[in-house]
Amino acid sequence: MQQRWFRLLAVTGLVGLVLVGCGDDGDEAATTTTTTTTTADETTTTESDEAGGQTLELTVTGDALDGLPASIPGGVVTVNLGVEPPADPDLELDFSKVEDGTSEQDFTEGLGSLLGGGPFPDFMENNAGVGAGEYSVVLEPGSYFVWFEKGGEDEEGDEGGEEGAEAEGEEETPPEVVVTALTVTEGDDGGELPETDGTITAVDYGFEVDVQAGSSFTFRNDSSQQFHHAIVFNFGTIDRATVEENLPAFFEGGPDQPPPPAFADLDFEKLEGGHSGVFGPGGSGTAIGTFQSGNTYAAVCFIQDRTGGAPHAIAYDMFEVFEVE
Ligand SMILES: [Cu+2]
Repeated sequence: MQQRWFRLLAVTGLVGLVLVGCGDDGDEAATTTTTTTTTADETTTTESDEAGGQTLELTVTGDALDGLPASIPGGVVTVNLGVEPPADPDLELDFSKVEDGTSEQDFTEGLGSLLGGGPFPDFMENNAGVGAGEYSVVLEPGSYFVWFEKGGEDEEGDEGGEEGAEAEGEEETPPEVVVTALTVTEGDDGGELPETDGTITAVDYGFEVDVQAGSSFTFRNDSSQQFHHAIVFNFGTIDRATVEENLPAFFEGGPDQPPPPAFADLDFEKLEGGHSGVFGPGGSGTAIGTFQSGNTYAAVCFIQDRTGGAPHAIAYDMFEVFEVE
């Protein structure tokens, strides 16, 4: 249920799926199916002309990731991600750093549990996520799996808000993911992420926000332990105090409840103002987000703890409401 609600907000990747486990559905996601793609294409690594690092030109289609070399040097990596139908244009492509020796089968099984709302597998050391467009991330040397969830199975049709929030079933198909192995070697440590219009820093459990009007931001995860991301909600000209007051009820209500009256006039089509990928402890990267002068926004985290549990926004009120000057 909540899954559908967040999907309606165009929030995808890890976000949409961690919430499956909030209900009483057990571990059916462990049956995750996988498609493996192998690429040995070395022609797509080029030098970036700014801020050091390198650029990967990647394309996601329905069930394949094209353009990923088997090995790249670490440091700042700019990902130019194209998404072609039938892939979901809002998908997240994740670079998951794993313990050396983790097999693809172990990874896929662990991912199934994770995406079902369960704990992070022990082998999952870090993560950096990107979306369609140009994102830059910092990748440490190590073993990675690069993956995305196949889209297309989710329908937005709402059969009129049945009250039984526990009524599961019709759309709970296990996630299908496409996984590709990647080795990141020692690279240039001196690179810096490109400049953006501000920074959103996650801590356990909150955000420090410093953004100005613009179209991008840098996300940092300063936690030593937990994974976080920032989903940006655009509340337009509703004032900050009103948003702060009504946000918890809005989240807890989920998809089957009408929004609080204070949000009745919101344009839900425009509610998402951007989002970062999911980053593990110490991770950072750039993200696309639209910040307009005079508007009120909220940065929100829907990732669960390493040990599992409810999304941080609900378990720990992990959100920060702010106005852009
Ligand atoms: Cu979080």
